Amino acid sequence: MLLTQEQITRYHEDGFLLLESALGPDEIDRLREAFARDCLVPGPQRVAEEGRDEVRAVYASHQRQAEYAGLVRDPRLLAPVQQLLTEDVYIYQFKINAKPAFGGEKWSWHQDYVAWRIADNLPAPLQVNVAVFLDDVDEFNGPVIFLPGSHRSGLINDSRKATAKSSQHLDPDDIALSEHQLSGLVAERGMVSPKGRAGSVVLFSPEIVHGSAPNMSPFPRRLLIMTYNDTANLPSYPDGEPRPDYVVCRDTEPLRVLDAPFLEALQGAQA
Ligand code: HL5
Ligand code: SIN
Ligand code: MN
Repeated sequence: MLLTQEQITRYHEDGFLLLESALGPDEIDRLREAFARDCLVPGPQRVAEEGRDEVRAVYASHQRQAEYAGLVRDPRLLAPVQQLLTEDVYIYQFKINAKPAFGGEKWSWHQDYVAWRIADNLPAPLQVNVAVFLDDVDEFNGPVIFLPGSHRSGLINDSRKATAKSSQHLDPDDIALSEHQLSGLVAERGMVSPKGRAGSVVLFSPEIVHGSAPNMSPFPRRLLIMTYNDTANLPSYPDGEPRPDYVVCRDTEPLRVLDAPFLEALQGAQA
């Protein structure tokens, strides 16, 4: 459940770390069912693909679905995050990027911390993203592509476009790197797209450059991303209203690790 010293070093070196098949098939079935239920909940937390009905992203499912409320405390995910950050962390943002078959659109090249600094005045990049594959991810269904080590390049494009792509969240399009910036970085760092079975997990830095291509395959690519933040590193809004609570979670109580995997803990709680 804990990362080895070698894995910790690799995370700091590359800015990401793949944990293959960290969750089992039964767990993934339950998470998919919970996602299907959550997609039926109307509201601004549900973002559609441009000009279509299909879901692009859903935010804050852990506030509505028991499986996800458990998952954020699962020892296999929370304990490694505590190793990488600090003991006291909470969920800053929770989203599922659905990337539907035959037309899930791209996510432009960006660094997450740029978004969170601009939109939420987040003091420092003291976050870890935990991405859980809800589908098998291969080269066809729009895997996330990382530029290894680019989290050590500083903030590359630190400004936001004048017009927002979406009013519901900050789409990476608004803070996308230029072609020139990306070409230079790729020449230096290269590109890697971790692939694996559903249930695999990628831990990644809030400063690493990443993006993903459209999905023209017949297979969906549902990707859950939980962003943990240090409880001593809270957002603030000196110049206006906070962003909505589905996009920036308000519960900043430190999370405590469950003593069993989330499904077992859920069954225990129901028994
Ligand atoms: N959609 C996020 C937000 O905070 C920002 C992006 O991948 C994270 C850039 O609105
Ligand atoms: C994606 O879902 O492909 C993009 C993920 C991200 O920007 O964090
Ligand atoms: Mn991102």
